[in-house]
Amino acid sequence: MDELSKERVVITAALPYAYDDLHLGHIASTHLPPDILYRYLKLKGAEVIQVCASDDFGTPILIAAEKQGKDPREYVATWNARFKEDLGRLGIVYDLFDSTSSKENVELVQSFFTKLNENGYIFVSEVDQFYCENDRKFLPDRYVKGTCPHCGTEEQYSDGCENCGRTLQHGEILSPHCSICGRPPVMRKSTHYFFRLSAFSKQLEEWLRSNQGLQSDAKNYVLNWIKDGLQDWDITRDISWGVPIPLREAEGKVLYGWFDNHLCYITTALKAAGKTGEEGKKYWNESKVYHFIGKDIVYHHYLFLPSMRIGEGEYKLPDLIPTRGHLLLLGKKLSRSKKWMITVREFLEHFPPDYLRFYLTRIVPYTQADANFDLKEFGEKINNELVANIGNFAYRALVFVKNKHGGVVPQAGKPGKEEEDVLEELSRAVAETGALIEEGHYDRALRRVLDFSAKCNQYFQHKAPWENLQEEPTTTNYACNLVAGLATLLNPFLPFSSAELWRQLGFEGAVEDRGWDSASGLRVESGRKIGEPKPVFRKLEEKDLSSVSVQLG
Ligand code: B3M
Ligand code: ZN
Repeated sequence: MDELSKERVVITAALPYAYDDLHLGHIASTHLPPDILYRYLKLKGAEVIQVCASDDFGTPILIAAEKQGKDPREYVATWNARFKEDLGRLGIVYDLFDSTSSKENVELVQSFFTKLNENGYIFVSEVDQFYCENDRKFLPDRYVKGTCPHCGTEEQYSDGCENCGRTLQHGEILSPHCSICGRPPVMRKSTHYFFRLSAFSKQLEEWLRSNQGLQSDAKNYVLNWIKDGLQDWDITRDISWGVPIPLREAEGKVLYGWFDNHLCYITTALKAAGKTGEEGKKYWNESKVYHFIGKDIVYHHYLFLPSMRIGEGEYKLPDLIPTRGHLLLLGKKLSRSKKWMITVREFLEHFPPDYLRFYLTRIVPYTQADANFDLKEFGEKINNELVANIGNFAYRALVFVKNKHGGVVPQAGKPGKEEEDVLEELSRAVAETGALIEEGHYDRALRRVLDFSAKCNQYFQHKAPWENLQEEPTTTNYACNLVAGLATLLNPFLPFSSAELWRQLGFEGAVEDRGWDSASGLRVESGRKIGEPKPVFRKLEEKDLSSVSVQLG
C-alpha cells in the first residue's frame, strides 16, 4: 500500500487572508496535515511539491490597508513575510509560498475569465449596490456597516453578523452607513459579471459521485446543495484592489477574491515546478492533486473551484480535497473579536514547535468533526506520551551507550527471539504508519508510532541491560537501532525532534537522506561514536501552561 509515492503529487494548503496572524486553527486543519503527507512522500522518494500563498485581494484587506495608510500591495507583502516566518518556525516549509496578487496569478485568472466568457459561462446583469456620494465609491461587503436585522447588534458589516453568526444578503442590514465617512449610502445601479454556476449541476454531481477519494461527509452535503439548486454567482467588485476584469467596458471593476484565489493553487504549483504554457498544463494534468482545507470553505472548493475548471477545460479537477473540522479552544469557537484565540506566534513563545505539531496531530481526525484544544490535555499528552514514552526510551538507550561504552555503539552478539521480535515490530510499524499516512489518518499514524515506542520501552525494560550483562551489548546495540527507527518514523510529524535524535545518534547527514523504507533495517553500526545524549523532550509544569491560560483571560 504505497501507491501514492509512485505518483507525482501536488499538494496545496488553503491560502490565509493577508490581514491577520495565523492561529492554531489554521495549522490544525490546513497547514500541518499536508506537511505530514509531504514529508512522508519525500522520505519515500516521491516527486512531490507543496505550495501555498497569501490570499491578497478583497475588501477586508483593502480596508485594513487604508486604515494604516498603506498601499495594499505593500500591506499584503508584510503579511506574506509574516506567514512564511511563522510557518517556517513550525517546520512547515513550502516549495513556494507565493501571493494571489502575483503577476503570474493575475494572468492566469484573466485567461480563465476570458475562456469562461468565450465558452458562454459569464453573463452581465445590473445590480443595486450601496454607493457613498461623499466618497464617490461603491461600497461592497465590509464598506458598509449597520445593525443586524436578526439580533439587533450594532456596527456589523453588511455581509454578516459577528454576534449571531448569520450571513446577510445585500441590502438587508439596517441603518446602513459608509464605513469610511459614516454617512448613509444610497443605492445605485452597477453592471456586474456573473458566473453561470447553475450550468454545472450535472457535471458536478457526476464528479462527486464518481470520485472515490472525496470524503463522504463533505460529498453528501454538497450533493444536497446541488439538489436544492445552485445560484449563479456574482463575481464582480467595484473596488480597486483585485484582478481587473479583462474587458474594456469593465473598467474600474475587479474580480471577487474567490474567483482568483483558488486559481493560485495552479499558478503557484507550476511556478514551483518551473513549468509554463502547454508544459505546465501537462504537468498539472499528470499529477495527483490534493487541496487541503478547513470545513468552512467546502462550498468554494467543491462547487466554485471544480466548475471553473470544468468550464475553462484545461486543468484537471482535484483528486482529493482533504477537509477537516474547526479547532475549538476549550470547547468554544475561536474568535478574534472576542479575543478567544491563540496565534502561532504567541504559542511559540511558550512551547517548542514539535509540541504543537504533536498535540494537533493527535487530536485532529480525518473527518469534519471539530477538535478541541485543551491546555490541560496538551500538558498531559506531552508528559505522558512524548516525554514518558518516546523521550524516555531514547534517552535511556543513548545514556547507556555513553556510560557503559564511552559513547561507542557496542557490537551485537547473536540476536535472540526478543531481538527478532522487536525488529519485526519495527518493520510492521514502518509499513503500517506509512499506510495510515497515505490514507490521510495522521492521528492514527502517530498513535501507531507511539505504540511502537511503547514496545521499544518494553524490550529495554525486559532485557534489563543493567543486570543482564552477558546480553547487554546486543541489547544496547539493538536499542540504538530502534532509536534510529523512531527518528525516521517521527520525521513527518516532529521534524525538529527527529533531527535531534539523529544528531544524538552521531549521524552526519539528515534523517531525510536515508528515506522511509530503510528505517525497518539495522542502520546503526557497531563502533559508531554517538553524540552527547540529552532528553529530547522537556516535561511541562503547571506554570508553563498557566502562562498561556492567563493570556486568554
Ligand atoms: N482565504 C479563506 C480562509 O482563509 C480563504 C481561503 C482561500 S483558499 C483558495 O479561510
Ligand atoms: Zn446579528
